[in-house]
Amino acid sequence: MSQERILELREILKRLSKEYYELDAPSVSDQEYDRYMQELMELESQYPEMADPDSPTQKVGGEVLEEFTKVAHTTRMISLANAFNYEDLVSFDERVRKVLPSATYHVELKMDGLAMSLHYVNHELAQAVTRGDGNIGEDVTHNVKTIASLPKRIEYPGELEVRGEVIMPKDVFEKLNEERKQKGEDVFANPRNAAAGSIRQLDSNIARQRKLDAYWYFLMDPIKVGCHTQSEALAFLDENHIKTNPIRKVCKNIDEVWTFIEEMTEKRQSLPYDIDGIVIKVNEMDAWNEIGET
Ligand code: 1X8
Repeated sequence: MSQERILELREILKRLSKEYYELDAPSVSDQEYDRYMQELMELESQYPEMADPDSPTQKVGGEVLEEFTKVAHTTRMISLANAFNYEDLVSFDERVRKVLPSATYHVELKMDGLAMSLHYVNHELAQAVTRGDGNIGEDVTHNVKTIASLPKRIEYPGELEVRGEVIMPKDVFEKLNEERKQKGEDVFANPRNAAAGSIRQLDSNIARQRKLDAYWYFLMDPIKVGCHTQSEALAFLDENHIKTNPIRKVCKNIDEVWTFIEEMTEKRQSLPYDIDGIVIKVNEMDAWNEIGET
């Protein structure tokens, strides 16, 4: 019975989400998790009467811990919908072109880390907040400030919000787990969990020793600094030495996007960090509100 399956899938996904986000101990692969989520999303769209705001499809993981100050995000930090095949991309492209026939795409790597929002005020890094439940995150400024690549001071004088991902490079992760094994400590399941565990520390010396890195990919309110495309927004971040991922491309059509995906699938293992997909953005940001995200 499909209705029973919906309830069963919700229980499974709630358990897996807790393992992943709270216990740092996932028992299944990301692919397996995605398959459960996909099945549930499909069933829920077939049975709209079964809708439930508590369903795992309505929120993705990351319960907020008690120890840190809670901060409300200016706009919700969403999680992305997954497309799996060429046909999904073509229908996405058709939907986009109804709104903006001349759209181009900005393709980027989807970093498998910890989503974070940064606030710069008066040149200074003033606050770093985790995604949390998407609406409310935790103030982890003390730990994010230990990330060597992150500028504590920038050229731009006004208020700026930037979003991106804190990661642990693969080589750092391997070394950390090796050390933990030798000391008889529990090892981390993957770099993402190790990064999350490091950012959750109250003592910033631990985060500092963990050698985290971060890549930034959303400039909020880009119009106020004169940016109208995603490529301009990332160039603006580059100018302010806020680290962006140089692996990115503007594509004129969905076939170029597909080629990028194929190239990256091949390069994936040799990248120095884990990725869990490709993010496709309409480059023309002025059209984002009308097109919607995910
Ligand atoms: C999540 C991520 C995005 C990007 C990279 N890594 C992610 N984990 C990117 O835009 N390059 S966008 C995103 C989101 O919107 N939830």
